[in-house]
Amino acid sequence: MTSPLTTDTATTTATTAATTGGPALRQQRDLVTELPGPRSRALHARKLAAVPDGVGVMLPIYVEAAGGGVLRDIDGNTLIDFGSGIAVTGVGNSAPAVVEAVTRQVNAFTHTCFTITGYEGYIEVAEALNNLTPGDFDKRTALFNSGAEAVENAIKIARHFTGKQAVVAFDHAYHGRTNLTMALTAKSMPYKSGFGPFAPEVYRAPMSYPFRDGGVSGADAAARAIDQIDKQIGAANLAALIIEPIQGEGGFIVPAAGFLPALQAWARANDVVFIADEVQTGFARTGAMFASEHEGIEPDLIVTAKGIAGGLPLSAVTGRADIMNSAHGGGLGGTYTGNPIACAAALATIRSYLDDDLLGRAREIEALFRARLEELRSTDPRIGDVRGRGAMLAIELVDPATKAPDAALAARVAAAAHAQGLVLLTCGTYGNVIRFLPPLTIGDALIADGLDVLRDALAAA
Ligand code: PLZ
Repeated sequence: MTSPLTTDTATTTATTAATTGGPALRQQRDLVTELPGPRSRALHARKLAAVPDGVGVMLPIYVEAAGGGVLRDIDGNTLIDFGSGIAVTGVGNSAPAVVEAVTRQVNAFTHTCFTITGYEGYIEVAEALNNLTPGDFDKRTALFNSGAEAVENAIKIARHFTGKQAVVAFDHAYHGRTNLTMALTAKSMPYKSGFGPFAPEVYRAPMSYPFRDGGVSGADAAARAIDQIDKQIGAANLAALIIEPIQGEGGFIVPAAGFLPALQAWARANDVVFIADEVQTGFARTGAMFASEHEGIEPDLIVTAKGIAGGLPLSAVTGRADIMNSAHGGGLGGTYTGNPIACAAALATIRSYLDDDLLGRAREIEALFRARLEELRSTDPRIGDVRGRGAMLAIELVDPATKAPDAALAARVAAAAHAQGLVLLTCGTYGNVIRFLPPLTIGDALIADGLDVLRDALAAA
């Protein structure tokens, strides 16, 4: 196969990108105007007049093509993508296999509503997820559209199965923007402020956050959380615990080893459904198909979205057959849930993760980033922590003297990187974390260049 992406000098990566990347875009950062350029500025003016301010735009450049590890904007600038549209395009944007599968499906039929008349694609995606998710037990999968919708359904299912109502989420959690998922999400601004009242029977427990909790062990952090849950709610009232194995929006927080297994063991012993929200961590991103695998946990229910379908909207709840089957016929659904085009995209996407060894590529990306990030930290005490797994990595920026979060610094670094054509995302409860979520099809040369931009942005900020 001739590669549309061969301008990247990376060797092993170019091969990967050739089979999985997007349209024929030069894999090189290239700025031909200031950023944003005049066309993006004009379109942004139209955006402001047509779209509400609540729908924010981090970087007002408007895209006309994307693939491999770059985005090209409507002014002809090529930017490096360290965000993957928030961890979505793991297989690359417009990955050829996804484009082909989607095109075939569009030509066959676009919609029937699976709960009216079915089709094979939905069932194939369910079978794939039942096989790929951790846990060697009988499973079922239901499909939805967005991450938040799948989280809501996981909670519905857990409540129906247990006959209990309370749900525990954790400090720094992010689970979505719908009413129930806003309640589950920890951070007020910008996600919740002014949007209440929130759904009842949602409680919060303390997280394991090694950089900020003095290095409490995973076992001790779990004991602290369980004690609070026990005293404030009681297992007899608790339907589910929901947790991100690595917290995403909250700051790429990797809990101390043993935290997740201890929570899961307690949940199992107390008839509490353990739900892993792998919306951001799922699908090869962390160097395993699912981040739960790093901690050896087997969630009762696992929620996936984002990386599942190469950019098409699809999400899933996968889990123990007895739990998943407890809801009555007709109790789960939705007009577009498991849309056939999204299912076709998902099948091509999942095949690419496996056949193109994107799990291995995520681990290579980790090694490339970590070496450079640790090097930067060794000379820059404002980088308090380097953490994450696979191609889900972050630096936490702090006041070197006090470790106080430095959100203003993170904002300046991101802005400087944006101006140089690097799409860089921030996150964190305190807004002081810079996260790296490149497509797994990005080439080594783009990573090196992007990290040079980061180095310069840190130096200038
Ligand atoms: N669970 C762990 O990361 C989405 C939010 C972007 P949806 N995270 C990105 C934004 O600002 O809205 C997310 C997540 C975890 C659930 C969700 C929600 O997924 O597909 O955005 O609904």
